[in-house]
Amino acid sequence: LILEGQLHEALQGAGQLELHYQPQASLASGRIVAVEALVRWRHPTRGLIPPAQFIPLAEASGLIIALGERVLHTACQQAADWQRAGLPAITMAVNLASAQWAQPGALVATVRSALSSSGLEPQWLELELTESTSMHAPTTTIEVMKQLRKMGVHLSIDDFGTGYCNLSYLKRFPVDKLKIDRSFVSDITTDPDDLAISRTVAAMAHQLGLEVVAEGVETEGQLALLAEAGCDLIQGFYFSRPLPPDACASMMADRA
Ligand code: G
Ligand code: G
Ligand code: MN
Ligand code: NA
Repeated sequence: LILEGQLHEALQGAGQLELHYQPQASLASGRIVAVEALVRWRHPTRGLIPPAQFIPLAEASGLIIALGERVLHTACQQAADWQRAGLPAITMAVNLASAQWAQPGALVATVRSALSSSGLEPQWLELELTESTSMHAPTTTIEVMKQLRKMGVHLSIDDFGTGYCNLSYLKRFPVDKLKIDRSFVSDITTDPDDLAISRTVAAMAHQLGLEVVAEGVETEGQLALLAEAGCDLIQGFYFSRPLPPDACASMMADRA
């Protein structure tokens, strides 16, 4: 409860919530083509708190709406600033919580305002929703996805393979990317089933015209198998940890 009050305060002011950015590299070119924004809370006494410790709290208390709005504005502003600074344009991926999809009017308005106040062109923004979110109210979600898609924003399904996404919906979701959950990646070099799943998901995604991102790639061995499985992009500690803005900009200058 103390933490909830403090999160509420953090959301009133500036400075305590910051975004780190984890690059996604193209396997074909080795270049950074996207980054995923990951929120952190720089707590005045507890130090840097990872999202796993406060996103659930934000979701339970409703603060996730204000937090999500802050994250979208900051991420779009950062992407626009990087482009204006002359860095190669990359996709900015932002995680959305289920509660944000449950308020479609507010979500669409927030996305619109984050784009217009930053000046970022919509094609550079990608919104991630988890498989579970997408299946929560699939019919409504499809409508909202279509609205966002019509604005020019891209969409991706996060943590794919861990929820219960049914394929008839997947077919109807206007998404651009699937992110293979890191639980399939972590043992891919030793577990033939994980390799089979990764290959099959990648093949299916390509048949549906989607790009495939492998998440949580930590070793060269995993990378080799995922490349062979046909993944388009990799994200994970092997390539880079999530980075503070300046470190990410340096890496983009070298590798984008
Ligand atoms: O950065 P880290 O690996 O600790 O992230 C842990 C979890 O928090 C991930 O599931 C990630 O999707 C989620 N997360 C990180 N940033 C955000 C955010 O801005 N909004 C939402 N809703 N979830 C986030
Ligand atoms: O659920 P989502 O995919 O949004 O979560 C991203 C989370 O995965 C972040 O918390 C990020 O720090 C974490 N992550 C990113 N790359 C790796 C990795 O290579 N290994 C592990 N263990 N976690 C990772
Ligand atoms: Mn994600
Ligand atoms: Na994920």
